[in-house]
Amino acid sequence: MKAKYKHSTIVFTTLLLFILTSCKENKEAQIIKNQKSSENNKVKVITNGMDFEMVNEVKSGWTTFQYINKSFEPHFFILEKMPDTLGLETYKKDLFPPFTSAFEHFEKGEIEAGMKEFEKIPEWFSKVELAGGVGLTSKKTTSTSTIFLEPGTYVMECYVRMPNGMPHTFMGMVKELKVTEESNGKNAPIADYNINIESTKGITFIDSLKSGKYTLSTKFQDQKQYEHMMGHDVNLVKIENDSLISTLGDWLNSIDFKAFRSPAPEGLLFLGGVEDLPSGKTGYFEVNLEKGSYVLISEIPNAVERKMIKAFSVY
Ligand SMILES: [Cu+2]
Repeated sequence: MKAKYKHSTIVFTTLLLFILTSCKENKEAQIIKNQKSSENNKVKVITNGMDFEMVNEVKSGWTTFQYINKSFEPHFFILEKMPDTLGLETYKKDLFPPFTSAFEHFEKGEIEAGMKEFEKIPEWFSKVELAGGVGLTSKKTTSTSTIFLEPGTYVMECYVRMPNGMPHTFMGMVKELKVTEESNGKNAPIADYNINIESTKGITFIDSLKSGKYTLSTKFQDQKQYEHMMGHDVNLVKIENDSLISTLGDWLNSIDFKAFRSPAPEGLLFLGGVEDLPSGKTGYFEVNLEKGSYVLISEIPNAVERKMIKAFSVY
């Protein structure tokens, strides 16, 4: 249920055609305060099966999400900033019935009936703003991304699909996160290398780099909606061989109702990334690169043809 930047159309509509004593005391108090605030901008998100185990509230500002995927499926999460005072309760009440019903129709090949369900989506849905998140992460893998959170109420979800086509959102991978007005006061991370992403130029990055641990920044030079009514993002994938690039592109093409289902194709290791951010914004992610072939790719239709893919090697 990825809504696009201020759109009324739903993601999946298009699927088809989709944070000294007194002196000493003060010092100690300061240390404790620092510890608290540094903990506060680090958020652990654990998936055991079809869930997000994490805190309910964080301070606003630069926030590092460590996503620990303990399950046997690939997952990710995107943050959707809710309009007004709305939260998960409304999200579930208003969106789950039409979406689940639509997907049931689609699975039976009843496209028109499925599309009709989307007419029941309420107007508030058009005001949902996408606000980044952690990119696709393979089973038994941990990935780490840092994004700036504005105060508000967010709903996070993973909409990778079950083998039967039903998005994980409806299987429990949906969670509310409140971001307070109080700032965590953190600065943005310092990047070792920058990735640029732009609708016309695609993804640009260096051709090769030495193995090691890096922080990569992902600058969204612009943002737009594609046929699936969603924007571009950046996912890091280690690939066993280059012939898997088209397989990867096909799997990420969510306008194909049969695509984006688990299990993910063999030979692909998803290592996180940065989910859709608005134009001009930057997100960061940490990588521990071992020797091999990698690609940075967007989850959009025809990513390869659109240069929304960048291959690089690690030596
Ligand atoms: Cu999932």
